[in-house]
Order: sequence, then structure tokens, then C-alpha cells
Amino acid sequence: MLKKVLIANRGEIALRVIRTCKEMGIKTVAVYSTADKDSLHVRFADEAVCIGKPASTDSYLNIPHIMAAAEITNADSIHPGYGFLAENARFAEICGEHNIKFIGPTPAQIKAMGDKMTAKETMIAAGVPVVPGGQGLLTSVEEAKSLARDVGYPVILKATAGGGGKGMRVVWEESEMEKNYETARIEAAASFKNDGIYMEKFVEEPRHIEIQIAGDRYGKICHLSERDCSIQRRHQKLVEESPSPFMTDELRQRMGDAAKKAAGAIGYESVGTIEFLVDKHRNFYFMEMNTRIQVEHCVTEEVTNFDLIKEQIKIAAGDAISGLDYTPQGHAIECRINAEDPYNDFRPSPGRITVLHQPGGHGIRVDSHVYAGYSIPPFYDSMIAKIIAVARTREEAINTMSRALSEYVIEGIRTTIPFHQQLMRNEAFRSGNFNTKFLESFKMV
Ligand code: MV4
Repeated sequence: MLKKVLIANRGEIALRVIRTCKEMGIKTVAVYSTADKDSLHVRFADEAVCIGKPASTDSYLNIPHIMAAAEITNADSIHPGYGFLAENARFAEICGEHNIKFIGPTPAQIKAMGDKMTAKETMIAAGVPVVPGGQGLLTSVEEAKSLARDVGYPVILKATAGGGGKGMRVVWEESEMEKNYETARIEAAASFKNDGIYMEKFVEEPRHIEIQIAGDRYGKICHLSERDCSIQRRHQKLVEESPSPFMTDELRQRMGDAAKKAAGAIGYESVGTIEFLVDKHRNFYFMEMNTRIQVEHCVTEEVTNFDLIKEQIKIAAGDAISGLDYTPQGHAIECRINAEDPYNDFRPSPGRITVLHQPGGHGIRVDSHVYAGYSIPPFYDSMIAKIIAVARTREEAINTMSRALSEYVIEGIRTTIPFHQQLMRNEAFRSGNFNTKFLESFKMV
């Protein structure tokens, strides 16, 4: 088993990893930027090393600084959390070169899913359903026009180096192709230093449903059911839940099998997620694979009773998994509490938390790194807590969440709590009848 894990991250996920390591008897090393010296992950870890100035590029993204911290503390492994270096194949490779176990998939597995067109071709070869579109990257606007005539408008142009919604352009008719083709290329080149773009049929009003999987180095793969992440705003998830209100036993079986096929195609060894678009006819299509632990992993933990960080560490240490699949028991919902003002276009609201009371009670889990007196630095993302409500039914979970939100007191900054309170009362949300466009028309009162 691993003896000492360095956590190359901050905030709630750093704390989340430290908690599991403590339960497993594994020592922990926190790294922190000067802006995070008063953070809880620094206090709760066995050791802590300052790795640089506030800007991420000087600290949490600075590979030499992180490797130096691992070296001086004798860490035998690194947990990357999510974001930052979690899906950086070169970082995973450097860990290997230093004889440090990267707690995640191999560099080759990260690379295989990092380039979206390559990932899609791998899925086609493996027999996983993908959105109809062209094969390979587009080479000219003429090719794009002729392909779109075959595929049928509307189509979507995607950057192969993109993902998570960056560098996409929907094209509704041929007269708009030229302009969109050019902007998609220019944006892709500017954002990713890679101007490769490809085309797909645009799926209108889809749901975003993802399957949590786990695979080990012996070739066993299982799935831990789905999460519905359709409640998003500008590609930022705000609420996730498991099971999906749209799910049926039959669909779960088919999507679970497809997800295992997808992970199996690259011999995936870690926990990971296969994201699917699901249309109103319950057709589903592979979208991308996340080769990391995700923010929303907690809802899966609550309905399957697995500690996914523990599973991830055990797999990295060489343990075998059972290979059994899981159906959700009960219902879990997660609300992301961000330091943002929902009445002002979700504008960031960093600053000092003067008064804090976190909710609790039956069916409530709060994963958070903040405390009264804590100052939210302006340099990183704005998520300050996740509330996870779990109950026997979806309706009860929503009611438990509403109750918890009403107990939450955070003074000194604006938060997304009022947004979640209004969402939990919304009829369309309560009925489970929503898709990824839902928040475009949602209005705060
Ligand atoms: C799509 C799509 C419709 N059709 N692809 C957004 C994130 C990135 N992973 C891919 N995304 C989409 N791809 C086809 N062929 C619609 C989206 C999309 C979306 C997907 C999931 C959740 C929210 C979304 C919001 C806007 C667009």
C-alpha cells in the first residue's frame, strides 16, 4: 500500500483526499500557494510545503515546484485531485520518471482521451455509439459544407483539443458555415495551440448523463451507475444527481455496458467517467471521457456506499476490483455553493467570510474547506462547498436539500445559495423534466 501521498491541489478536494488517507493510515503532504497559507488542507495534512506565489502557474500548475515538494518530503505518490494537473499526461509521466506513483490512469490513457477526435475514433472502433458526423479533422470549408449537407443541419464544430464546452460553434444553415468555420479554427488555435476541428450532428436539448466507472490493472472494469449533470450554466455544472430522473433499468444497462466498453478499449486503470449526450428518444452518444476524479463524485458515493477516493488509491496501489456493477440505492443530489452573486450574472464574490453556519442533520453531507474568518482568494475557482442530500426518493432528497439550504448561513460574501433554493422549488426541476438548456431560461426572483 502507499505510505505517503502528496496532494497536488487545494480547497475541498485536497481536504477530501486527506480525509480518506487518514482513514487508510496513509500520511499526507499538502502543497499550497502563499494565498492559501491559512487553508484547512494545510492544517489537516501531516506536512505542508509552500510551492509558490498565488498564480496557479507559479504554484498548483508548477511541476518542478511540486516535484521538489514530493522529493523533500519523501512522498511515494501524488494525488492530483481535479483541475490543475489532473489530466496532464506529461505530469503523470514525470511522476513515473521520479518513481512516484501518480494516483490516476497512465500517461497513455490520459493522452488517448485528451484529443477528442482520437477518442471518438477509438470509440467507433470499440462499438460505442458516437454522434454521427465526419471521420477525422476538417481540412477546408468546402469539405465542411459538403459534409454538413450529408449529416444534415444543424451541425456543431468542435475543437479536437477542446472539451468541457470550449471552442464549440453550432451552425444552423450553410450560409453561416464560412464564418463559423473560421472563428472555430481561430479560437481553437488561440485557446489550445491546436486548430484541429471536427463536425458532428447537433443534438438539440440533450441531457448530460455520465457513467462512473472503475478499472484495475488486471483488466477488470465495473460501473457505479450514472449521474445526471444537465443543470449547467455556461458549461459549469451547478447541480448533479444520481440516479438520473430520466433513467430506466434498460437504459442503465445499455449505457453501463457502453461505458465499460469505452474504458476497456484503452485498458483504463483508475476511476473515471464516460460522458454521454442523451436525446429525448433515449438515444445516447459518447461525448468525452474524464480521466480524473470529478467534483460530483460524491453523489455516486452516497448511492453506492463506496469511497471513490479509497478505490482510486487502492487501484493505484495495485489492488484488484471485484468487477461487479452497481445500481443506485436511494437518491442523492449535490448543490455546488460558489462565491458568486446569482442576482448579478453569477459574478465572482471573493472576500472574507465573517459568519458561517454549515447545515447538517439526517441525510446531509457538506464537503467544504471554508470556516468563519476564512478569506476566499480571487485567484482560483469560486466553489466553496458542496452540499449533498441523500434520501430514499428524489422528492425527499429535494426536500432535505431545501431544508439544509435554509439552515446555511454565510455572511461577508455573495453565494449561489439563493439560486439553489429557488431551483429546489421549481416545478420543472421537481418533475425531473429538464435538459442542458434548462438554465438558459431560468430567472431568479
Ligand atoms: C454537443 C451538443 C450537441 N450536439 N455535441 C458541451 C460540452 C462538451 N463536452 C460538448 N457539449 C455539447 N456537445 C453535439 N453533437 C451539446 C453540447 C452542450 C452541452 C452538453 C452537455 C451539457 C451542457 C451542454 C450545454 C451546451 C452544449
